[in-house]
Amino acid sequence: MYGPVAPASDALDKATTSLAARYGTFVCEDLNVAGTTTNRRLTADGYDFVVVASRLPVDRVEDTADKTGWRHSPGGLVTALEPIMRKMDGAWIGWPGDAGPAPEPFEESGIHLVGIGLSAEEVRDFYEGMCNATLWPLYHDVIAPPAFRRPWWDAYVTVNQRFAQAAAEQAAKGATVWVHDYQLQLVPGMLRELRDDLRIGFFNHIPFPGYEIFAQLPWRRRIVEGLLGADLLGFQRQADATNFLRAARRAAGLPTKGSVVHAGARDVRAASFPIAIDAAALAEIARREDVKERAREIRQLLGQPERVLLGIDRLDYTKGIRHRLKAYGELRREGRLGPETVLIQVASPSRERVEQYRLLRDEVEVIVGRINGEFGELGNPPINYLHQSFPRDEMAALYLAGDVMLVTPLRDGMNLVAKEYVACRNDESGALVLSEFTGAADELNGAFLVNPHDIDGMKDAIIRAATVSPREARRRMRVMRRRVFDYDVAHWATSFLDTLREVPEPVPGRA
Ligand code: GDG
Repeated sequence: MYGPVAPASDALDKATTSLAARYGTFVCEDLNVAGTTTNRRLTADGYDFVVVASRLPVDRVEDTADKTGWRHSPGGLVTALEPIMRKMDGAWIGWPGDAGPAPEPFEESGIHLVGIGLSAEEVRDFYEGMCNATLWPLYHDVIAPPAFRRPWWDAYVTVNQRFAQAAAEQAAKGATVWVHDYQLQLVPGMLRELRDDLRIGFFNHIPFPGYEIFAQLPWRRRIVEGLLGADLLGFQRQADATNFLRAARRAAGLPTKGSVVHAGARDVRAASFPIAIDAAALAEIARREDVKERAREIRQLLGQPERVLLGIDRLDYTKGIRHRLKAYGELRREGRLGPETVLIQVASPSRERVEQYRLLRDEVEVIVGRINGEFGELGNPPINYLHQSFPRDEMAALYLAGDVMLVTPLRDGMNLVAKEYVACRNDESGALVLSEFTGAADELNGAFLVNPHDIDGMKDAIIRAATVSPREARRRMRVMRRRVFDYDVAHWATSFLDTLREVPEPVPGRA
């Protein structure tokens, strides 16, 4: 078992209590956050609130005594939803993260978890293939070329059907089901076929591409029709919702009016709900004396540089890590930055069995090696590169240790790292360099916005951020903190679920 889970924040308490009030059937329990909740609120025929996501918020770890343990797994969706699920009664359906049969349903950190088993072939064809090598690059503006393989699509259909079946079995009559992300776009339609009494919401965590790109997908119509099984489709940005509405017109030939698609007898709404973080909980961690001490220690370990630039990403080609390293390398070469400015780059391991990710790792490590070889001094590399995952406290310490946060994706649905950095800067110091191709750029007005393809422009922005006056930095940080605290993850979930609730009661038999 993993260590204790941090208690949820006041903001979250408030939000979940108000959700419970609104949706009578959600009951805030006396939660034992570090262990198991025994006081289940399962109605006779199922759960009233069901989250369906490709991953469970835990990974399976075999321990020595031949027992299975579970460890929290990092990632955007988990980070966003886990605190809400801990506080609301509901079931979470997902894949545990490795090949094998489905585990028996179990409780972890107060969440009822229902595992979906995937065979080794399905991991290869559904997860590594259709999800990570077709849809991920396609939806991120074909930064890498997507591969279209028919057996992958077949596995996608089979696995989506399995998730839909499990959701149909877990949901109580008239329950709300919230389906997440690009791995499960067929689930809303399949679930509606199985259960026409449910209220179904879908949220897409990654961008929805422009139609010219989406149109490349051989199964575009099936995807649009699958999504339209939902009552409400949530996207990160308005631009994503607009792209979907266009796809509904073009790929499925359906009429739209404003944000609504007229799908036969049903109307489906597509709108933006920018995802957020549990800002108060993170700020609390960053306020802890041991975390602040660790941040000081990190700077000491770096040799007390004048300035620390920081990058934290999953090692993914969408994150613009190479572009960022190139900009930093050139700034060093030109002498615009010297040894007083060091870079920490955390690249947490991701999708390591997918070819493009292996190649990216090699490329990034060659660039880091070159820059360190060229500009390093004994014991003082210009780039501290860490291909590792860290516990949450260490992440907070890193955010505190960084004077300038570099978030430079070529395309990103939102980017939670940018918001996490802002939430941790309780003293209102620090600067954020942020790609305009992230969802976060729509919200974080105090950032130094960059086009990561424009290396010269990015270099200038890094210099501006690194040399900004403390007064100006504070002004910018204050604006961003207001946004991140006012629009937190509780607000995100509440506004999505409130909008979903406005949908008229499902009329069974009226598909
Ligand atoms: C997808 C979309 C959207 C990372 N390394 C560690 C770690 N993390 C945590 C970060 C952050 C999360 O993972 C990453 O979230 P991002 O938003 O940056 O990116 P994706 O993983 O690509 O997420 C994205 C998101 O979904 C939510 O909708 O914003 O656009 O692509 O929370 O802190 N956490 C820990 N150790 C690590 O080493 N503990």
